Amino acid sequence: MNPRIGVLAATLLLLAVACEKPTIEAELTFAPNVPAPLDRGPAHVIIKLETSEVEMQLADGVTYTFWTFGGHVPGPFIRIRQDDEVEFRLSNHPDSKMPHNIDLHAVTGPGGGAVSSFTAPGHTSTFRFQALKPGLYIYHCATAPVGMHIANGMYGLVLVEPSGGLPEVDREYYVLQSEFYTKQGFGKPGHQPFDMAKAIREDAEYVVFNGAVGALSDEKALKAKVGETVRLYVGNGGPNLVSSFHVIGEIFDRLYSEGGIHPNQENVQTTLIPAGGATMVEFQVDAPGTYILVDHSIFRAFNKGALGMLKVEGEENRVVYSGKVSDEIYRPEGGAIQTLDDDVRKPELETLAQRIEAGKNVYEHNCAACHQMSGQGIPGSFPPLAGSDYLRNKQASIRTVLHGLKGPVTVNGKQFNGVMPALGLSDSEIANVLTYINSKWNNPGYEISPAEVRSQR
Ligand code: HEC
Ligand SMILES: [Cu+2]
Repeated sequence: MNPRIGVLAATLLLLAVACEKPTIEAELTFAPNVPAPLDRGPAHVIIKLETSEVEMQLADGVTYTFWTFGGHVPGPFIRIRQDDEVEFRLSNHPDSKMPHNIDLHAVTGPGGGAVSSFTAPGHTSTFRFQALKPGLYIYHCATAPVGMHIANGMYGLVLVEPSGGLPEVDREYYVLQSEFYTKQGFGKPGHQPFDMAKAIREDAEYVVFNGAVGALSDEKALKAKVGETVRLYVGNGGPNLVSSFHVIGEIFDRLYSEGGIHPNQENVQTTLIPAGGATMVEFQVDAPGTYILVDHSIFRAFNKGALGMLKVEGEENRVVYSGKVSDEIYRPEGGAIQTLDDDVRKPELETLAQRIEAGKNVYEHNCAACHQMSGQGIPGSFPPLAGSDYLRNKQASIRTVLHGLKGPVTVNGKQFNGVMPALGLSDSEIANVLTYINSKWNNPGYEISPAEVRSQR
């Protein structure tokens, strides 16, 4: 063949192959959000990402100059798919003091893109790679001194979906653990510079999820509803520590350990995530409440910030989880149940108003779970205390709270046949809670003294 025609043919073929794929710009999301599943074939994907150095909050009253991808720590979640051809455009903000680059663990090629993406302040670098291997990968800055760029916040997750996608779930979240090495100790207020010596000693002051203490707490908690399946994409940016990732009160139904694409374990309590590694966990939430995400190297959770929340809303499921059903005095030598001497526990309260107030507190912590906040009970299971004719018998109601109650009982003409546990309350607690109940909800209104309770023991 004429060599020129050969070259032309080859060029046309390349163009034809290239043109099969549509060109799209990747949607990037910041933690804890994850872009929607892709539901598309391979494409030319353009990713635009900017590095910048910004002062943000590390903890209440503590600020830090973070080096970032996209102005956030962690950087955005990048979602692409197997066989995508990616054009990566990394821009470094003109105000940056440092050059930056990116090493994507999803890249097969020298440095994961690091050398090709080295970008001075005020410049943009472009490089291309093909996403050959599906999985969940860390990306990070790899500009020298590498440890310092990572320690200052330059990392994120990139998911390469397998062709065909991952199994469908109801919720997906992005959680990334990392540590910070500040000049002063945990919680010391003010602006905190980076401490290189501590970083070398691996002596972290902060260990956090999603870049700051409290980034996943209270109103920023992850959310789900009872019965839903949740998938967490969890990364560990390090720079040094290995995470013992655990969700208090949950079990990982499926685990894709180390970010590999096949679930390789079921029913896992705690999983290791290496520094510069990732994992995917899936679980169904069965009971409402707050589940706590921790690094189970537990001082990190309670003393350094590695604590997040998943709030699950929905119907109580007392079969899966009952809540506390009783609290009785434990006496190894056996014998009758006895509570501590009241005088040792608490001084006697003076006025009726004080006793009602104290009784309300006892009620909310010991009774409301079954009899409900407004004493209305639950038809068929827990009898009402609001307007209960049973309460007209003062001695019977004292005995019930003191010793518990089981067997058939009729309240306001309705039959109940459950078990009310003895709760191990003191004489004054019982006197106060009954006085409180009696003062409310159209009940008889009499006062009950600790002495009256004592006489029933
Ligand atoms: C674990 C659930 C549970 C808790 C907690 C509980 N109860 Fe009950 N309670 C019951 C059940 C069930 C009955 C009915 C027992 C039966 O059928 O024999 C009952 C019955 C009663 C009755 C008699 C019936 C009525 O409705 O008047 C009183 C009074 C009472 N409880 C008061 C209390 C007080 C006060 C507390 C907190 C100090 C409390 N209970 C905590 C489950 C509970
Ligand atoms: Cu950098």
